[in-house]
Amino acid sequence: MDILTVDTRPIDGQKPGTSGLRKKTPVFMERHYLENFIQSIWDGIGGVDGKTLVLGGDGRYFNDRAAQVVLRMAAASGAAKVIVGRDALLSTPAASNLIRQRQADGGIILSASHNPGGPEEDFGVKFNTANGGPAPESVTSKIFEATKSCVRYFILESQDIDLSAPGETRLHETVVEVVDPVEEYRAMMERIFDFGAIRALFESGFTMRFDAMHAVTGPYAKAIFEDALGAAAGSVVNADPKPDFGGGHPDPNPIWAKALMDEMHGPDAPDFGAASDGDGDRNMIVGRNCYVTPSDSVAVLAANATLIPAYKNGLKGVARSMPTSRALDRVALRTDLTCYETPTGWKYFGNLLDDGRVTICGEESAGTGSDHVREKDGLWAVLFWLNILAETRKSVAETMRDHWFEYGRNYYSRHDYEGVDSAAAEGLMNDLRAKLPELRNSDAGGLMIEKADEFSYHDPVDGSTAEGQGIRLTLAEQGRIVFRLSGTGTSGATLRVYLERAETDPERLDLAPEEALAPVIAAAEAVAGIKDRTGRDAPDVTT
Ligand code: VG1
Ligand code: CO
Repeated sequence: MDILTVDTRPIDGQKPGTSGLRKKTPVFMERHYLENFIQSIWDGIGGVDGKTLVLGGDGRYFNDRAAQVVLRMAAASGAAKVIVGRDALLSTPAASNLIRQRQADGGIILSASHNPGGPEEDFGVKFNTANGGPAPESVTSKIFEATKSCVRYFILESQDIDLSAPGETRLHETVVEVVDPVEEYRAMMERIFDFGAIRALFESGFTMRFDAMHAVTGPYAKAIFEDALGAAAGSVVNADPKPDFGGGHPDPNPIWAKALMDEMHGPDAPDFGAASDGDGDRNMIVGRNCYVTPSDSVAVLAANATLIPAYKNGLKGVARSMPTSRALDRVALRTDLTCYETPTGWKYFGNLLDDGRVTICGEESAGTGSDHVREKDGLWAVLFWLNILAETRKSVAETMRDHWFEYGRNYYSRHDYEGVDSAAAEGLMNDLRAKLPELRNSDAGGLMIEKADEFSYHDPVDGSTAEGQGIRLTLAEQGRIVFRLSGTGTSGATLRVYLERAETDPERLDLAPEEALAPVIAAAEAVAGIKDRTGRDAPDVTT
């Protein structure tokens, strides 16, 4: 087998965003595009000679082809071993676990997460480091620098490798080990949770629906919920991963998981509903007639953590991304834990987890996880809920009511304006930034703005700083508005407006969020002129 040195030219715009490099699939399929980026990863991390890597993806269109390219390029650059999920499938948290369990030097995850997949949709590549987590800024910036001078790449000339069954083969001098994608992940979940208690819950007649959204979690969910825990056959739906996710967005929220929402609010609703995203790191939790906001979900998990075997001795601390509601802070305050506030994106939790400062982390975008891996973990969150319910035997709605009664409620919503003209979105952000001093102590649609600033994060572990992480306005009555531009989109700009208002009056804990948030929504419009600038009457997605 020959190692080819292929001449290429640097390709513009290969800058990793919130979570890896995401582009339209046809862009990734352009000549040299994927190869340039993979070579830049190798160059950015100082080569892969003698290293062990993990490889897998969410099964979207081009996953299989891209995996073969990565294998040939790892072999050409002298990797000692690549551990790859069968059929090149691995959920993101399962990949994180494998990197840690096998003490690999890093891993490549082929995924654009919750973005749709298919020949005309999105593809992505993410590099994770030896701790199992997404590469921090210091690493992604080296990778990006390498893309700017990429004039050659190395690739082995060979036939495709058969990835359809577990076992070891050799590709040039590299060992390729194909593993069952589910096995080690399921074993880890059994170590964390009380499977016996959850099994007893199902035996008592408890019913569940898990919507895998035709994405990677299907096989994991079937193996865990139906086979290991005894949920009725058919509890897991849309369980076969498909290259185009059945034509939908594999994004677990009330909009894209509407079928599940309808079922959970219908006459024959099961006791518990959940869904996950393309690569299995997000989760949606919904009870009978009760959707749980992700920001509330992480607060409930933290408040009930000692019911779970792995966390029975309590938590070290907790962390949330800045735009996530402060429901988690309320729990931390009561239980005397530090609650860290980080920029959006899981990579910012890595140092806090590695340093033993926090046990549970969460993001408002349906991401929750703990120190068991270094990624957010959708099925972990679902199992956490099931384990809580198995212990308390309350319904989801009762759990939420009791939680709000005890801690107060942070009404919360996120409004997304998608595919907005990039210049208009930048303009809105720039003008807000310029207006920050005059916004302080001013009135916005009847609410006082007490603080107005742009979030920058100082990592307490390595001392690094991340600037420009969202504009935030703190309002009277514990209200808050955050404006940010998405870093995961592939066309135009997505403006995210995060809206929050706290309520501790026991008489006012069950309002509709739109109602409770109406003055905050009006304030956001008054301050930013969203309708005018985006030309939209309403957000495209409200979660
Ligand atoms: C979004 C979410 C963020 C999440 C990121 C990756 O980023 O807001 O909380 O960590 O997606 O999640 P952005 O920059 O578009 O707001 V995933 O499941 O897409 O890897
Ligand atoms: Co994801």
